[in-house]
Amino acid sequence: RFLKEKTVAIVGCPFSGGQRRTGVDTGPHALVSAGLPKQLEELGWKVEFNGHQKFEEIGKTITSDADIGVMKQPRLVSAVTKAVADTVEKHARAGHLPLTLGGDHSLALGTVSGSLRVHSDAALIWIDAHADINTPETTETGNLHGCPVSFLLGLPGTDVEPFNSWVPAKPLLRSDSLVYIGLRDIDAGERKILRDNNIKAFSMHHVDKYGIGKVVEMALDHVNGNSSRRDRPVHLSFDVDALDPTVAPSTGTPVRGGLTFREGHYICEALYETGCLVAVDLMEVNPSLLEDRDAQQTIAVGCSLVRAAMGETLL
Ligand code: 6HN
Ligand code: MN
Ligand code: MN
Ligand code: MN
Repeated sequence: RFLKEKTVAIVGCPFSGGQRRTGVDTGPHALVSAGLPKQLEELGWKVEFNGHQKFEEIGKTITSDADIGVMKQPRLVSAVTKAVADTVEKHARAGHLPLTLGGDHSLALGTVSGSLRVHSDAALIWIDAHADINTPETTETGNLHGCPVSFLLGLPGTDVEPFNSWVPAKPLLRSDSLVYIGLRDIDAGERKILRDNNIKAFSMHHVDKYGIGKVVEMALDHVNGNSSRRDRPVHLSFDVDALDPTVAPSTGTPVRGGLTFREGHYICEALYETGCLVAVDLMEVNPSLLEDRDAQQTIAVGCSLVRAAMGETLL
C-alpha cells in the first residue's frame, strides 16, 4: 500500500562493530547463499540485490577508534549506520521495500533512520529478547548494538559525537510509535527508560499470558490504529535472538525462554497481512558461533522468517 511496486531491495550488511563477538558479519552472506533472493522471487517479488554493502572502505577511513565514554567503536558504528541510512532511504524513496540483513543490531539506527526520512509517520515494531534502548550513559557493556533505539528516540545522552554529526537532535521517532515483542533480558537502566517514557512492551510473560495472536493485535492497536483502520507504515526490526535458542541458536546474545518457531513466524505473517510493512530487518544471525548444524538451522529459520514477512502463507 505504501510501496510503488512489489520490489524488495536486499541490503546485506556484513557488520559486527556494535558488539564484541566476531562472525555476525558473515550472517548476510550466509542468508543470501542459502537462496533467500530466489525464495523471494518465488513469492512474486522483484528482487534487487547488487552485492553486500562495502563497509571495509569505511573501516579504512577510520584510523583510530578509541572508546568515547564507554561506547565501543563509536566512529565505525556511526559511519556505517549513516551509510546504511542513506542506502535504505534511497530504496524507500524508489517505493521499494528495503530488507536489511545483519549484522549486529546497531545497524537498525541506520535502517530505521532511512525509513523515517521517507515514511515520516512510520511505526517501529521491534522483536527482540533485548530492548536495545541503552543510552551512551546507561549502557553497561558499551556495545552499541544495545543502544540504537535510544538514538532514534533522541533520549537524553544521545546527542553525542560522532553520532550528532548526522543523527538529528530532534527525535526521529516518538516513543508511542514504538512497540516491543519478545523481551526477557532488560538492563536496569533500560527498564527505567521504558517506564519513564511509557513505552509499550510485550515481554515473554505477555506472550504466555495472552497468546501471540492477541499480543500482535494489541501491539498493532497501539502503534497503528484499531483493526479496521491500520493506516501507518510499519518498519519491522527482527532480532533473531527473540526466538528461543533451541530454535535459533547461532546468535551472539542468546537468552532462554524465547519465542517458538511458530510465534516468530506468526508475527511476520500477521504484519505482512496488514499490508503496511515498508521495511524489514533481520539481525544478529551469527553462523560462526556454533557447529555447522546449529548455524544451518539458524540460517534456515532466518530465511523462513523473512519469507513469512514477505507473504509466504501456509495455505
Ligand atoms: N542485541 N542489553 C545488553 C547490552 O549490551 O546493552 C545486550 C544488548 C543485546 C543487543 O541483541 O541486539
Ligand atoms: Mn531500490
Ligand atoms: Mn537481542
Ligand atoms: Mn537486538
